Amino acid sequence: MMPGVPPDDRPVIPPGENLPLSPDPTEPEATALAQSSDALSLSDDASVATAMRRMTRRSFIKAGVAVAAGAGGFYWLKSLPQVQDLAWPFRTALETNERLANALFDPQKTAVTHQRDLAETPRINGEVGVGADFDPAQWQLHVTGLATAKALSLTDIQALPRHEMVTELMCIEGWSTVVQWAGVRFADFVARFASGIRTRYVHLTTPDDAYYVGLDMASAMHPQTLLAFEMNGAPLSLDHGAPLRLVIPVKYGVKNIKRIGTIRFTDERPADYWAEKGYDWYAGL
Ligand SMILES: Nc1nc2c(c(=O)[nH]1)N[C@H]1C(S)=C(S)[C@@H](COP(=O)(O)O)O[C@H]1N2
Ligand SMILES: [Mo]
Repeated sequence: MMPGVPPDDRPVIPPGENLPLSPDPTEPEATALAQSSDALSLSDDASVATAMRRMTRRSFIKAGVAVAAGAGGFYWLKSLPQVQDLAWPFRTALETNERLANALFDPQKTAVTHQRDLAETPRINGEVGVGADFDPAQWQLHVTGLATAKALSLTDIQALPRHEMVTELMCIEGWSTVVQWAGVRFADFVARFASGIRTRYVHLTTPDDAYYVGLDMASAMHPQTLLAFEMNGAPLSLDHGAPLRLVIPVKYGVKNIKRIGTIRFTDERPADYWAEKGYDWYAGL
C-alpha cells in the first residue's frame, strides 16, 4: 500500500489511543466539554463526535476552547462543511496548533531523563507495519530524497557514535513507561549519510509502507531523537521495532515508529498515519 492511502474504512480509533472515558478532574475545560457534549447527546451526529474523538486529548481541549462552544456552538458546528473529515473550526484549530508547535518548538529543550533502574518494558502497542511477514536478515534501511539513494545495513548505522538515554515513552492513551534506549542520534545519521541535506521534513515508513510518520527537520535533528536498536540493554525485539526504530521523546508514542524501512527527505509535509486520522500532525509534548 502506498503511504498516504488510508488502509481501509475501519473505525479510526487506534487500540489504546482513544480519549479517556471519564474526564480528568484536573482539567476543567475537559470536564465542561464532556458535560456539555453529554447534555447535547451528540451521538445522533456521528461526524462531530467522531471528529472530537479523533483528536488527541490536548488538541481536543484546545479545539474546544477555540470554538468557545456552549450549546449553540455545537449545533453550529454540526451544520458546517467538512474539511478532510473534520468540521472546519476543528481543522483550523489543528492548523493553529501546528503553527504554534512550529513557532514554539525549542530544539534545545530536552525531555526529562531518568535513572536507569526506573526503566521497564513498555507494553507492545501498535502493530501496524510490524507483521510476521518479515525477515530481519534481509532488512536494509533505504535512504531516499538524496542525490543518490542509499541502502544501509545495521552495521553501517551501528558504526555511528552510540547514545543511550532513559526517557519516558508516552502514549496518547494516557500511559507512559520509562525505557532505556540505545542507538544513534538521527542528527549523526544525517551528518554521515545525508550530509548537506536541507529539506524541511523527513518521512519514515515501515518496509511494507503500512505505518508512516512525518517529522519536521528540527524535531528529527533534536539531540534526543535516536535511531534505536536496543531497549533496556537487549537488542530490540520484533514487537518493539527490530531491527531499527525511532525514539523521539519530545513527541507522543505515535511518532516513535517501529521497524523503519525507509527514511526519505522531502520539502513537502509528509503523510502521517495518525495525522491522516485527525490527530495533531506534530504530536508534540
Ligand atoms: N510500525 C509501527 N510503529 C509504531 C506503532 C505502530 O502501530 N506501528 N504504534 C506507535 C504507538 S501508538 C506507540 S505508543 C509506540 C509503542 O511502542 P512499543 O510497542 O515499543 O511500546 O509505538 C509507535 N510506533
Ligand atoms: Mo501510542
